Amino acid sequence: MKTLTLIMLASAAAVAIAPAEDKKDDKTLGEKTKEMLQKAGEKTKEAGQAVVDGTKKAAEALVDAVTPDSDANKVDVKIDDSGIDMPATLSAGKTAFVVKNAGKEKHNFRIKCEGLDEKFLMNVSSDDTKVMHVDLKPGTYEITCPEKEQEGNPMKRMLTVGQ
Ligand SMILES: [Cu+2]
Repeated sequence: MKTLTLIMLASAAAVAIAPAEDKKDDKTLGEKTKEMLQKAGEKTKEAGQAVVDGTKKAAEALVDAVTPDSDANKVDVKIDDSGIDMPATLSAGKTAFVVKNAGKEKHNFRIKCEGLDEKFLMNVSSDDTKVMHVDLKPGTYEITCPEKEQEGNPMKRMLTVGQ
């Protein structure tokens, strides 16, 4: 798609500049077009490589965890199709929310407070478990399943984190 667009642009540009330079330049229109296509091809290769590099990095950094870190406080969270079951209060510190989807539908787990907004990149499938690590600071957090946020009735509850 990108290559085709560049070829079309290059051809159009070659045609557009050809008449003006016809007299002082003995290159044929065909030669000009070929040169432009070569240049366009090089640019396309560079752009393609940049996308590949970026995608590789993103794939390594952005994968939902499935195992709690050993230095984290483990907290079980059970989400089913009607609500989120988890403690209402927790202590501050590194926390591993072990989120189990006990429902039939797909669900997600989103934790929000000032300066923090995290959720799983991919929904948790029925019967699946994923782990979210958060360094909890004292304060009030909003826990939701963002799956139903558009429908206007998100599964939602509050979490209070003490010292
Ligand atoms: Cu849900």
